[in-house]
Amino acid sequence: MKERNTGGENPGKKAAGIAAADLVKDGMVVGLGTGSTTAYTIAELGRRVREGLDIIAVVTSYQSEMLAIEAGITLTTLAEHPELDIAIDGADQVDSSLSTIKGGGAAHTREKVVSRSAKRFVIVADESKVSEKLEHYVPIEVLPYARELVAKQVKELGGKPELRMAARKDGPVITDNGNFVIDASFGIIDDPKEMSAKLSQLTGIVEHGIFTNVDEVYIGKKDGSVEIR
Ligand code: ABF
Repeated sequence: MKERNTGGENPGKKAAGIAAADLVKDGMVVGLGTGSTTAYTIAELGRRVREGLDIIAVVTSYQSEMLAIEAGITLTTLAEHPELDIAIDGADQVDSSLSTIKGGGAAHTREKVVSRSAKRFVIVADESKVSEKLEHYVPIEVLPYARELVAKQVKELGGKPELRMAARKDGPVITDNGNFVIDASFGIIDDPKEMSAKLSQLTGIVEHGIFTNVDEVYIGKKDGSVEIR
């Protein structure tokens, strides 16, 4: 599996992504996230579907939708299946309390909806994503109409807001929902639940990337082993 922008396989991501596929049993309705680690889970589930695994899936982005279709996984929607048995997704950073920052793929709004629709929410990540405390910038999906107001409120919270630009630098990133993303740096986040509550109060945001509802994290190591927390 070639990774986005890296040109090579990441043994930790591959190990974590494949190991988490063991949690998916016959008859389950699965939420599948975005990113290169979850891509390993999707590919592995596709292999198992070809061997007879009977599942259907809800996806969180056009990227995961394409991967799931290519893998031969039957898709459904949250309208059809509002309660998922399990959701599996990647992360930008995970702390020692399993609080997680997501949104590197600009898909965290739908990812949070899927994670909250699942009985069990599992993160798959390589060990580089693990940190004692969260300090990664927090992606915030914002209404384009409110981008300056959100930036002002982020500064009032002591953060440094940065509008996420598209790789081609010809304009801001546009999410699958048609919105912008502001990446807000706050330094070390000692209390993710408190920060999550503060960010949720901001006027003009759609959703922020702090997730405090993670049940388990599959951490893939360079040697191909997996630690489950
Ligand atoms: C999406 O992909 C984002 O929520 C998360 O930040 C990112 C992880 O990407 P990767 O698995 O490629 O590191 O899940």
